[in-house]
Amino acid sequence: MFFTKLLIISDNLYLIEAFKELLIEMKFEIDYTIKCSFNNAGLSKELSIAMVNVEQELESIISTYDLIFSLHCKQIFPDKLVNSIKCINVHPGYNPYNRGWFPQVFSIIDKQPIGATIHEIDEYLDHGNIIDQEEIEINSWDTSLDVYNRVLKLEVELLRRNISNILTNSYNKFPSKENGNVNKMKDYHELCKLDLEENGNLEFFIDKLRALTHDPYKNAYFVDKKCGKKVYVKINFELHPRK
Ligand code: 0FX
Repeated sequence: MFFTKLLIISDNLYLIEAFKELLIEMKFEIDYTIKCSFNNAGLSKELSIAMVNVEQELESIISTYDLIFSLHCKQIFPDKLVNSIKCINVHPGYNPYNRGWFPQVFSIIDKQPIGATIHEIDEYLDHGNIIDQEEIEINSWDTSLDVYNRVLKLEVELLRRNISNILTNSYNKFPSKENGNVNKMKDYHELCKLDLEENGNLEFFIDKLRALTHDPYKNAYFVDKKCGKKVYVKINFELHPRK
């Protein structure tokens, strides 16, 4: 059975534009609607798309659509939704490693694999059957932003590779071999708080600072011992052109 009514929920401008281009380029004639999250008024206005609250609009979503794509949608899909219609997530990480928030930040630090994954959504965060995934390398001089930009491009590449099989409901899938680990927003905020008394080697601290360097965000900080003000820290690398 082919899918016929597609809802794309996304809070990411780049992925929305790329997805629209892909549908045009590949000449798919599917009935689709793009929405962003109910608290993303800026994106809604910029792209003239409606906002959606998946909890509150659950029943009408289930009766209207047969396929949902989450392209970095910042809402958790209720169990009833993922068990009623096919929900697919495009995730900026290499499942099951560092599932949840900002995977590349944690992978720069813990050296677990990073990449992109397209998977079915189940009741657990970034966990369902994997449709496709690919890993990318992290260089010793990459910041969070460098890695993130490559992951975004890879997500579009994976979409291009799989969109046809997904829309025609003829894709293969496989479960993760392990459960991996999940990072919450709380873990990220903990990471941003630098402890000036922390011991470790220089590689560890360089990794921590580059994992938290992601313009235009202000992430890592310490509190000045004299004036008590927060001081934001980021790191800059310059690669020598020759060896
Ligand atoms: O949309 P997204 O790229 O992804 C996040 C989660 O990481 C992902 O697992 C989830 N599926 C999706 C719904 O939400 O997040 P973002 O656009 O808020 O942030 C993109 C990157 O920007 C992030 O990986 C790190 C960086 N960032 C973001 C914020 C908000 C920072 O460095 N500091 C910040 O305060």
